[in-house]
Amino acid sequence: MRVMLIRPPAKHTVESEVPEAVSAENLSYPPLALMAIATFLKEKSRHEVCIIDAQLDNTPYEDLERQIRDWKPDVVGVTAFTVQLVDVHETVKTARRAGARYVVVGGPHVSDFPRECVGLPGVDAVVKGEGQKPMLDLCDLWERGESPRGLPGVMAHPDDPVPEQDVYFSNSLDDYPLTDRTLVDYRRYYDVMGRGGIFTTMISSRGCPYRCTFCNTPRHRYRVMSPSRACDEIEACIKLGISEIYFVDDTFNITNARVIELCDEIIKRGLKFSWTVRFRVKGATRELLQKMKAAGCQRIQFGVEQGTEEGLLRLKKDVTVREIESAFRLCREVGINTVAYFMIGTPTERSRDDVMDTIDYSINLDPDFVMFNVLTPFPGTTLYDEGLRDGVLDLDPWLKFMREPRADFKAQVWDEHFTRAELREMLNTAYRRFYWRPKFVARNLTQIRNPQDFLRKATAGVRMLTPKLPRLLAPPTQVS
Ligand code: B12
Ligand code: SF4
Repeated sequence: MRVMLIRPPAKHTVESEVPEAVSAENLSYPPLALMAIATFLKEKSRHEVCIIDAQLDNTPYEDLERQIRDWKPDVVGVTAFTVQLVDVHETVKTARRAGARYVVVGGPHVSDFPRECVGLPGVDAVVKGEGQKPMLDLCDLWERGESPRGLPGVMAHPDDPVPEQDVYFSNSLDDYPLTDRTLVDYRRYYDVMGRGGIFTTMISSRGCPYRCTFCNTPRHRYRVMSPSRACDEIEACIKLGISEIYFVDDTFNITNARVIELCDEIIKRGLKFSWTVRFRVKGATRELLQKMKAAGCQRIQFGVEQGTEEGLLRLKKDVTVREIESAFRLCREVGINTVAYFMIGTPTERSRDDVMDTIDYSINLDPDFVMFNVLTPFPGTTLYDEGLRDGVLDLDPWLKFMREPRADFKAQVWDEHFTRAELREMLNTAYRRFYWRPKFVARNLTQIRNPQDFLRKATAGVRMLTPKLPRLLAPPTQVS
């Protein structure tokens, strides 16, 4: 079978309360999920496989249709984020017009809302959870002309039961083949906050045992990759000239022991690359951070969300303000850059002053970068259920959107205390107040390494303030 995996173009992404300047940079990450599935198919079967990242160039649908017609796939697999549902549907229709025999959809949206996805027009099957093994089984089965109904992890008819558990090829992430990054134009991906080198993402553990109320990750079982297998994959990236890796693990530091072992292996093998992780502040000790720094960690992203004990408790973050401040202080002392993620408009921010306090807190915490989001609870999270119970949120608009995705859909924000317009205004204020400070500008000027670095940072800064401005600098095409 000829299998084409497509990441849809980003033409109708649901408007989220994130400034366009920030969300535009979302287009620069590689389609890791599709790369993992394609590698698996290549290694474990004789199916031919290719990936089209239509998001990277925001490919027009006519061009996408031509690409599909030219390659003549038997199976088209489409990856789906909830916010991209309109484009997922457009892509499915395009694949059908272009003559694809079978169309399958997978990805975080299907994993979160399998029941709502099955039976969508033009879709033969959906895959819930990890896609490698179910996709292989599906292709084998379609090749034999059999029906996919009853296949583990797959739904092919509205009457099919929702798979109770994700289908893992193996409980150990070590058993997956090393993701082949040459399946995409890997030199074109970059990280706007990075150093300008070729950039990729990698996942070294899956799932998170914590229970933050706004997050749906806790449903996934925690599984890890061994340090040795992780370093094999890092080595393969370095051989391709990749110099920056963002570990997209839900939470990189579930245990300090795992992080230390991985760092020791990186140091032992002498792997030179700069890396970023998503971290919890709990457990961020000086010893751990020093070890990470020695192994090349350049940046840590922390989900701070709130700057009060009440706010943190309400979101069940299971961290204290003291732990947050200690983690940021230690990172500064050790020399690791930080990004702090904050939410605006949470249940415990009842007045404009409360939100301004959150913004003040973010400035006093002094991270290198900050990302603010308006709290937009997703169905399936504890916070969403609380919103339904308390009459703040309504499930119907979401269900309607999932069945008939429309480009003008606006995800519900937590509007218990503010209107959407007020939240947006405060969000813009937050970005302006953080990034317009002389301290921020001065710090970034002192960290500039070369003219390309200057242009990139200037672009990012100017875009932050004038969202409609196009990129001044093209993504890197070679190692800097
Ligand atoms: C890296 C990342 C990003 C990056 C890059 C995203 C990108 N476009 O690739 C950035 C920072 C840009 C980003 C942005 C956003 N993200 Co994000 N992001 C992630 C993160 C941390 C890792 C994704 C990843 O690469 N995983 C590794 C791969 C291997 O696993 P996977 O994606 O789960 O894929 C497997 C299965 O889903 C399945 N599968 C996937 N595609 C397909 C296709 C087929 C055909 C099949 C059969 C199977 C299949 O098989 C894959 C392999 O096992 C995840 C959380 C996580 N740890 O997964 C959140 C996550 C995907 N993001 C999420 C969200 C909400 C967002 C934003 C909307 C946030 C915001 N408010 O702006 C934006 C939307 C961006 C956009 N417009 O596309 C949600 C998605 C929820 C949903 N229902 O859609 C997640 C799950 C986080 C969460 N728990 O809430 N994100
Ligand atoms: S927000 Fe982070 S720490 Fe909290 S449950 Fe989700 S992944 Fe885990």
